[in-house]
Amino acid sequence: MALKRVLSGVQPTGSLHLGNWLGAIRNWVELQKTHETYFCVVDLHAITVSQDPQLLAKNTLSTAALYIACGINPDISSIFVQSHISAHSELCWLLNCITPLNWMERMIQFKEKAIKQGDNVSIGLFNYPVLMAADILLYDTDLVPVGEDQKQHLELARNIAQQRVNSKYGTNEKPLLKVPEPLIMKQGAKIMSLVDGQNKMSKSDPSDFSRIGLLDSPELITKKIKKAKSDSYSGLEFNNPERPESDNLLGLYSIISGQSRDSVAKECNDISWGKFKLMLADATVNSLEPIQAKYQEIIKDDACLRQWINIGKEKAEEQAQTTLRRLKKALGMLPPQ
Ligand code: AQP
Repeated sequence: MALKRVLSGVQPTGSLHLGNWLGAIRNWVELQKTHETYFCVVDLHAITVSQDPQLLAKNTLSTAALYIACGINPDISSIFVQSHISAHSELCWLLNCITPLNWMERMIQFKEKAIKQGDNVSIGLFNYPVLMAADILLYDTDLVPVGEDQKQHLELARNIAQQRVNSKYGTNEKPLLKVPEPLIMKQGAKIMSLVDGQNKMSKSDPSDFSRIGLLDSPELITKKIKKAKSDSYSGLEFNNPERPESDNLLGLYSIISGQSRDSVAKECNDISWGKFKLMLADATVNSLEPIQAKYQEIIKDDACLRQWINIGKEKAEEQAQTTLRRLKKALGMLPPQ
């Protein structure tokens, strides 16, 4: 039986952090064992907000290297760069023309992100969910791992496929686009900022001390954790609404040390913040050490890394072009001779 196909990606908007690893990439490593997996570095999404061109290319390569360092196997999964496959932009345009404006106006993430951009909001940022729909639909994706923040975007992709494409241009027997399902991960971890336990850890947070980068040195990791926001209670606990930082850091400790939440809650119930932070820093440094060592090996061998990205691209492009041709034909575009 054919394996179910999964697609996901990370934006190269900065250095990947613990949230990207624990909330996304770590789950992908498991998924590749049981699914056909496509993992892209979504640089077209990254430019929906302003990027430094020098840094964007560097971050794109480094993100692909980190996928592999975290355990994505390029011999099993297709790893590729979104902009290397022009079908993403092309399908996005076709979908733009059939997506009602009022569906887009409901997108919550645009409203949240637009506030941060002030007067500089691009049409691309508004359009981000249509590009995401194109990414997913191009590959006849069965399952998309989604966190809470992306659920609405996946629903949009489903509605575009079902209501705007299949029901208008396809038939029940022969749908033009596969309607993807969300994949809710059992171990979905949302990691919050180190300086504010109510905001998620994010690459674009202006404060570097809000996140732990996967490539931060042991000294920097320890420094950031020591400086992380704490509170005036003693002992650490989960689920106290007045203590979001305690909940976040204890949760992080549980995931990183591989111990159950019950066990860490007992272990840390009456220790000081100072002692806890040192334990968390040690556990974090140890868990990142093998990833950092592997990353250094991969990034040194530029030719090999680029070859993996090219191989991923070739496989992905074949599928993408097939879907694109199918849709263009259905929309009535004259094929070239
Ligand atoms: N803090 C987080 N906790 C858990 N998962 C997270 N992800 C991101 N931050 C956390 C997951 O990482 C994947 C890729 O995310 P993305 O780069 O495409 O966009 P994002 O979610 O907007 O991530 P950032 O780091 O916050 O980027 P910027 O600052 O550029 O917007 C997704 O699966 C996401 O859930």
